[in-house]
Amino acid sequence: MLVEPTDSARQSTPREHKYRILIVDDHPDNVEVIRVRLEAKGYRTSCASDGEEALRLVAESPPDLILLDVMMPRMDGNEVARRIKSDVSLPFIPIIMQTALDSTQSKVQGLGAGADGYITKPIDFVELEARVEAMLRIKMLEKKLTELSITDELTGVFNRRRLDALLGEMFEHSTRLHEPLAVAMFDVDHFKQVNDTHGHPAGDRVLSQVAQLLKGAVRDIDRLGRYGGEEFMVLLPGTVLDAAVTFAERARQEVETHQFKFDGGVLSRTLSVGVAGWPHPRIHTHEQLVKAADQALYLAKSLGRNRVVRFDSAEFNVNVKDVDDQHENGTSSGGAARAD
Ligand code: GH3
Ligand code: MG
Ligand code: MG
Repeated sequence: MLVEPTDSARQSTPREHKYRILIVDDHPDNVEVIRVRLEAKGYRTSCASDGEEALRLVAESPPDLILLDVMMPRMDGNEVARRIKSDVSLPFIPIIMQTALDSTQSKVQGLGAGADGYITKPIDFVELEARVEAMLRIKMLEKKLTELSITDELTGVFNRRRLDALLGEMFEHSTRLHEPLAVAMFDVDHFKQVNDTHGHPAGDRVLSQVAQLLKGAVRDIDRLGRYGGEEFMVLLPGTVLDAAVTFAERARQEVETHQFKFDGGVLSRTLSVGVAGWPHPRIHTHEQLVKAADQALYLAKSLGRNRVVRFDSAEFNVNVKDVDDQHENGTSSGGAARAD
């Protein structure tokens, strides 16, 4: 699942977030009484009356927490917990087991199956609310950590680690379904001058604004990240090379005409862009796709910057001779020398 970074994991009480809790119990009366109680406390709820229905609801739309009855016909709560916790495609979903009173064995089994906590029946609602809140605090922290691990701190867009993972997922999806996928690599021209002339904080401001401009230019399904220092990457699923070049050109123009404001003045900056797309007879892996975009970017630099170069265009092929060799050697990062 592809999730944009959000600020939803701020430190605040769970109820403010309208967290959704899945209540699973084979007795409709039990479900109802818990549902009413939790909704009165501001939570959203969904309900399932058996294990299979619970698994189906979780797969459709993962809840933020599951309140899971152990004793159910066909598939019991322990099995449901085991399946949910072993499904790597799911986010962390805290599970609170509802176990029979005073049964240590039942609690141990539930925790062993992957439950994160338990509450004994008959349910004490004050305790239930406290346990739900405690679990959701952990859930919020986990979400925050996940966000931090995939977000570039300066610009708020995805970081390199997340871009690499997304690219792998998207490339696999594209080749499996034979849907096009394009990659655009953006590099700010003469960015070092900004630091040298106006200082590092001004450089930081420019990078943040470039990220914002690119964010405004991409579609919802595209993924934008900071690949390195002053280099950004956009992944464009379902997009053929032509359309990706059009997008890159539009983004380039937006940056070119933008007035970058920083403490102490304004400045202009341009972008060089390399674009590559799959399917292409010379591209068989996602590494080759990135390499192709990178080579096009380096050519854009050497041709004078502030331009978009398309992999395998006539211009590209005249200037970059040894593309395929380099894919095999995996040595230099570009076929065209940078004209610095
Ligand atoms: P070119 O047109 O060839 O891309 O030239 P350039 O100056 O943009 O490229 P170069 O690679 O020579 O310099 C990139 C600079 O970006 C050097 C580095 O200090 C700076 N930089 C990298 N990350 C950051 C950052 O987070 N903040 C700031 N302010 N500067 C950064
Ligand atoms: Mg640069
Ligand atoms: Mg660079």
